[in-house]
Amino acid sequence: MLDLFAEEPAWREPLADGAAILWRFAIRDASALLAAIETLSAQAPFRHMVTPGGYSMAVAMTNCGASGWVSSRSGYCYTACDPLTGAPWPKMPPLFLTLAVAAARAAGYENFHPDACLINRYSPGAKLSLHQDKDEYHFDAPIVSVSLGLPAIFQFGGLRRADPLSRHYLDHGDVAVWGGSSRLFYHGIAPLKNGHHPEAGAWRYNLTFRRAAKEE
Ligand code: MD3
Ligand code: FE
Repeated sequence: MLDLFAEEPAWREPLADGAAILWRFAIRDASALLAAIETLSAQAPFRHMVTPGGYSMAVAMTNCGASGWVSSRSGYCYTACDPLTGAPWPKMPPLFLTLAVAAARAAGYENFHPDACLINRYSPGAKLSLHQDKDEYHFDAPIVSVSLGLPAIFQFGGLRRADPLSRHYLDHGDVAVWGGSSRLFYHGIAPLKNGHHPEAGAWRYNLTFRRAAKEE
């Protein structure tokens, strides 16, 4: 029988050209990812970075991988070392890398070589204002995002800040991938609702895998 929907599995929802949500793609790895976040954050602690405008961010952040995203009074950049400890960011665990590469491939991106994983931690009330991710060396690689713990409403716009937003629910184990013509789309996270997650408690974690530095 002819199946018009055969090319789009139920676990993959296209959002825009180059962007898709992979529902529950990371669910089998979720407990191990949470345990790894615990270990990583003992080496490179979560901290509330300061924006160039002088505000402390509501989302706490840390990194693993060769490059880590940093915000300060002097701007945004990627660094090899954690400014808090002076040590290199912790290595990206093999599980992280394998998952990110598999998710990129499932969304149609072969040859994804992430060198950076930004780890965001949200408590109830915390939000991430509408922004673009444009501190990477070039924009031909996608970004892979893994959501863990409490659910969130993800806001997804277009190339201009004023473009209309669509809203999508991201829950424990959901993965989103953004590349191609949606790579520079504005996006954000609405204030997190109160709740308790059996594995993550009153937190939401988000891993974003990026190619930050020039490919060798
Ligand atoms: C759409 N994090 O760390 S991930 C970020 O859930 C960030 O913590 C959010 O935005 C979070 O920069 C959302 C999903 C995401 C990431 C990058 C994108 C969506 C994107 C880049 C372009 C378009
Ligand atoms: Fe972002």
